[in-house]
Amino acid sequence: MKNKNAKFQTRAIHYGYDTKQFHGSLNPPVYMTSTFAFDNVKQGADAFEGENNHYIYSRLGTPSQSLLEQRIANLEGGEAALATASGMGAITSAFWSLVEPGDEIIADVTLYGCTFSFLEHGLKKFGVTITYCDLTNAVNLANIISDKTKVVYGESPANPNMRIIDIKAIAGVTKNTKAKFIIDNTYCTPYLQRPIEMGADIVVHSATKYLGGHGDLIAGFVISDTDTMENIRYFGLKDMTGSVISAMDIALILRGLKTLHVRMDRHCSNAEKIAEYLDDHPLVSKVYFPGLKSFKYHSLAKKQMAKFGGMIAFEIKGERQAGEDFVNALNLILCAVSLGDTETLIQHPASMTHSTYTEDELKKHLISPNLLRLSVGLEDVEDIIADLQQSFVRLKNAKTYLKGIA
Ligand code: 7XF
Repeated sequence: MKNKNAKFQTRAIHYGYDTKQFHGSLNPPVYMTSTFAFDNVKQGADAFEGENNHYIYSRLGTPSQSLLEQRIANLEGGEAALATASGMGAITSAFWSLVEPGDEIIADVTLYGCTFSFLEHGLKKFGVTITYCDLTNAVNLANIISDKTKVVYGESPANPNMRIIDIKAIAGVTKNTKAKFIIDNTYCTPYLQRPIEMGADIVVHSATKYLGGHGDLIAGFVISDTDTMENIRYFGLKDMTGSVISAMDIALILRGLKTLHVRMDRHCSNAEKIAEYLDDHPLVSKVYFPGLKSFKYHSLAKKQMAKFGGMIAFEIKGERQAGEDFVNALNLILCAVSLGDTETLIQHPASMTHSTYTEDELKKHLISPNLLRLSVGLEDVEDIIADLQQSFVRLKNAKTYLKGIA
């Protein structure tokens, strides 16, 4: 791609690929290979020493993986990237590379369930201290960060309650410390938010979500500067997790990235309309959506996100059973975890994605037991709203709901 000033959309389609090098093939080859043959022992030995760029073994990368990594690094505004077999593969490869026994990680209060579990039930066992801090206000971090802090970690918006971290302000606190500031950018994708441009050191993704975009793969990314990424690839992934992305998933994500901007625009516009609908509904007690003026972090979201994303969290009046009945009565909207797919999905975090938290922990980590999470898909927005509407009508007539508010 010759035009270095090309816009995001153009780079998402073209960056790093030259059809002329591959017989004019519009898409790059899928490298279904585990290993790469050397001309001789010397060439192999040099490859292992890093003295040539010959591919070695697919745990370390393949040509189409390099293309995908260069493309996502470019879109996120980072120097280099690593593609992994899952979002958890990305997150764990990064953490294993950055902390040692005796170190501290400061994490935001609300984390995706398995990230919480990895820190709380995993790294803790190896002598790493995990401190939770409300990163929606950088002063909280400034008060507790120390030389022992090696990572400051958060999601923005947070899964599932949509809390928003002031990325610039947090980066301002971590800047002259020993801590790397990692943001999980899964909910936004680089189309809506680029944390590295705001001062974050590392971005991680579950590419399973919007980046793949079609619910047909599990994958992840880490993006950062070249040195950090060398460490994460050649130690975190190579030796610690072995979380290698498959050849087919590389091809599928390259395809997903080509339509990312179009899909995200529609996810966002559908979600805005649905959030307004829910906000106006008499049976809904609370809606958490960055685009609503009533949302606590609306002005911060406006500052750091290009649009407000496709994720909504909300609570229904009544007891937990009311929410369960509501989900069970939906027809079009599927009851499933994961997010960022073309299909609209709904789930109950306390019993699904965040079931790694105990009841006490849910409270401490600001995850309401009544919360429902909606991943707004690409169906016609009127059809999605009609499905919500028919479920509300059935709920209104249901005994369980009446008991809940009595
Ligand atoms: O290993 P995965 O590709 O599933 O990614 C893990 C992950 C990392 N960060 C965030 C913000 C995530 O949301 C995820 C996965 N979350 C799914 C969900 O919340 O529905 C997982 C289904 S249990």
